[in-house]
Amino acid sequence: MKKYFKTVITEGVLIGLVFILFIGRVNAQTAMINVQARNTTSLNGKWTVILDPTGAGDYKQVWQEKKPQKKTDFVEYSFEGGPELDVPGDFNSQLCELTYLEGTVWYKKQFDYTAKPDRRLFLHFGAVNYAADVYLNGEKIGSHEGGFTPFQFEITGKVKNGENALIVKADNRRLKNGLPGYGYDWFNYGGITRDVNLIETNETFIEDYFIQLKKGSLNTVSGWVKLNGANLQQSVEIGIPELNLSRKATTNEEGMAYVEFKSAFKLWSPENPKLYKLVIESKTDTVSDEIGFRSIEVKGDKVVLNGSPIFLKAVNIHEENPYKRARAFTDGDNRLLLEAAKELGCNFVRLVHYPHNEKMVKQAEKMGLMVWSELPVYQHIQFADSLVPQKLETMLNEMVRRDKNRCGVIVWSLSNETYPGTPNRNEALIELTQKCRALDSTRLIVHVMNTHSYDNNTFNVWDPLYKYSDLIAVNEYIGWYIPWQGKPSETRWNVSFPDKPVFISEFGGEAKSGSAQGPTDEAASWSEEYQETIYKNQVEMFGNIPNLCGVCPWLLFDYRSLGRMNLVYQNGYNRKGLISENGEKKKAWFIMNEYFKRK
Ligand code: GCB
Repeated sequence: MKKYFKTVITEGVLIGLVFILFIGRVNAQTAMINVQARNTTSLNGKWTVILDPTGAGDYKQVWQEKKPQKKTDFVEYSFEGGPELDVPGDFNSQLCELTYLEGTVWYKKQFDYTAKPDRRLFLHFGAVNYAADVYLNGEKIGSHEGGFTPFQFEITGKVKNGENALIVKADNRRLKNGLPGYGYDWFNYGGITRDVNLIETNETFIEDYFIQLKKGSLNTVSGWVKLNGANLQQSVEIGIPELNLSRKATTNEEGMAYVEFKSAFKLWSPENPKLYKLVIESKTDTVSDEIGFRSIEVKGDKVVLNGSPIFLKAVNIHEENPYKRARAFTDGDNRLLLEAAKELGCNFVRLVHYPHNEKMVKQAEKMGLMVWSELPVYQHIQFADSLVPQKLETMLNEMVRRDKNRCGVIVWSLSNETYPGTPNRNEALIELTQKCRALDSTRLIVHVMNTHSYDNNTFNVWDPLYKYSDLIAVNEYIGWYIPWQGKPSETRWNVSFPDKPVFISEFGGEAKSGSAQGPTDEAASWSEEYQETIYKNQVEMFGNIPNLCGVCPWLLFDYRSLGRMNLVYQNGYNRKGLISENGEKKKAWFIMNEYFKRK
């Protein structure tokens, strides 16, 4: 009898646990695209917060907002009386006591709503770093993991008429099996870092579309439109007024319509970043966008834009406004970074090491900058962890879905500096490559590696994963992490896939700007002269690299990274910027600028 009860109780507890875990893990939906073109109500602005560095809020169930019911009651939390934070915006840079927080902040926003018949309502987040649990009027509506991509929840029927309380738990603790994992060389800005919107739609709406030139073509668009809702079979029309172009198609029972059409497009390029207004109309919805048309390919050992080889003059950029010491997200932040890239002479920006905000990508496209967009698959990822493959796939979907209509994006970068010896690394990244190609076959798909050896002034680049990368993207750092072994002009490159274009995705070294004139041969001087010498030597070596299709210095601005603890020179900053965090150009900037002018 005793045993029977024990079994029943144990099973009951187990079922309960599974139930709680299941309920606790209602995942967010992948967001509809092009939020800017939708019927939105912004929930940006001041949100009240509870700071929860010890993680007590889950146990206390702060989302219930309990109030004392009788005179002897008390509740040990309240949003009332708490500080306010700006949304969007990272929490670390807004309150002194949050500067180094890697933990939880609970956010609360009240909003009014009046339900309208036959309308659906979605709650859309541009990004929350890293994990988000979202509660509406005391009920959990779901969770999302991943700090740099959008997600949404449908809240039709869950939202009340009148006042509603939205509570978000934002937790930026690092996870061993997260993307990125424990270790990374940038500042872990946490919180609701991008816009929050309510989006109202009709019952059936245009959820997604893909309108880009077919791979290799300069005049043929191949694409699709996808509806979401009850009335999935409709006629849809795609129009480009400037070209007097309009095409009709009918969606199938899954809501998909496939289209293919030709036109004499003025092609998008860095010299002429031409965008067309495009309108997609169904019976129940209209969405407009600005779309450019270009083709990007690897042909032999060349990168070819619109049919002609192009040299990629790039720079690495982190999503940080150096002057604000904060995560970048405003139009002003984006322009600051992109204008600095333009001034350096770039036609390409590598936005590292995670998808940057959507407006940044749009802004780059308008300015004629090609964009490299990257997943936060960085160094020591736990590829053998059973949860990681699903996380990889979700993040890939979210990144590609959001920006696949941005012709400025020419590269999906799926990983940075992962290691051949890491269990399941090759299998996981090969599968991810195939999934990416199935989602979008029009762009280059790249893995960045630093698998190399340097002997007798010969730099050997090898990694089996390069087979699956359209570019041999190499982070090399000769002259900084790896001392020169001979004259740079005599350095030989031996690349294990000799037919592919080689892109130097990172090189450089550190310098503290304004440091007194220092030696050119002493790294520990952190002198601008030492950094300048690295750049001079690199430029000299570039001439020897077979199939070189572009170079990308690490990086534009000095940026915050807490592992950089030399208090004389670094003080929490990675000093490999060509420009300091105060905007001073270092000597190496001029070497790069000169090189780009020549290319
Ligand atoms: C790298 C990483 C980059 C680092 C850089 C450095 O190889 O890709 O994220 O920050 O080196 O400064 O060491």
